Amino acid sequence: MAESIKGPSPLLNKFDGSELRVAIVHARWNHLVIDALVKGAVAKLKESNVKEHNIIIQSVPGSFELPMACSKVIAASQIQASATATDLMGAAGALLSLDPTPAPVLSSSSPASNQPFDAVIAIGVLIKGSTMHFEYICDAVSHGLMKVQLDTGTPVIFGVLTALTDDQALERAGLGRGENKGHNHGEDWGLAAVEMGSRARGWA
Ligand code: DLZ
Repeated sequence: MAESIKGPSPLLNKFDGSELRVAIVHARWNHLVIDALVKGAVAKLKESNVKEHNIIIQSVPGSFELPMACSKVIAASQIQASATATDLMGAAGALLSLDPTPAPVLSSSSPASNQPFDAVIAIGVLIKGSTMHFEYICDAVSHGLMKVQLDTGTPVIFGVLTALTDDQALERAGLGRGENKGHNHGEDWGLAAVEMGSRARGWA
């Protein structure tokens, strides 16, 4: 059989994640496949220099819950960051009013654990059953996640497998049962998060 032409082109720029904060929000349905995808994403985040303490992982029951959870996770990190900024400004103001010497530098070169997320990876595995449930959830989740990223301006990586069979899902997590184990798409999602998180900083 001819080799497949599918897949992204090799990255021309290697993006550096050392300043980024990334959330992974994953569903718990089909956990064997989910676990491998999350591992793949984390491995590539770390390879791209995202610090372990800046990778936050949260879970929800199923893929249908992903858009709401991503939206809340992004909003909470933005609120926390602006509250901290207000506290820091207050602290700097207090120091200035007590002491006429220049205020200390309050920003740090490494990403603060309360900075807003630069990107979120939503991971779910939908496997078709015998009813229309699959079609409805696939549609709702893909539109929901697109809406979250456009509404918030925070990139949301679409890490949702929409598989027609168990084998399709396993192969896309590098767990194929045949000779061909397949490729772990979680790795691509980790790299996409670093690229989009870095690019979004430039667009801000
Ligand atoms: C109910 C359900 C079914 C049948 N299949 C899947 C699936 O293959 N993958 C997945 O992530 N979630 C599934 N769910 C759960 C729904 O996503 C959702 O959690 C429930 O309907 C509760 O809102």
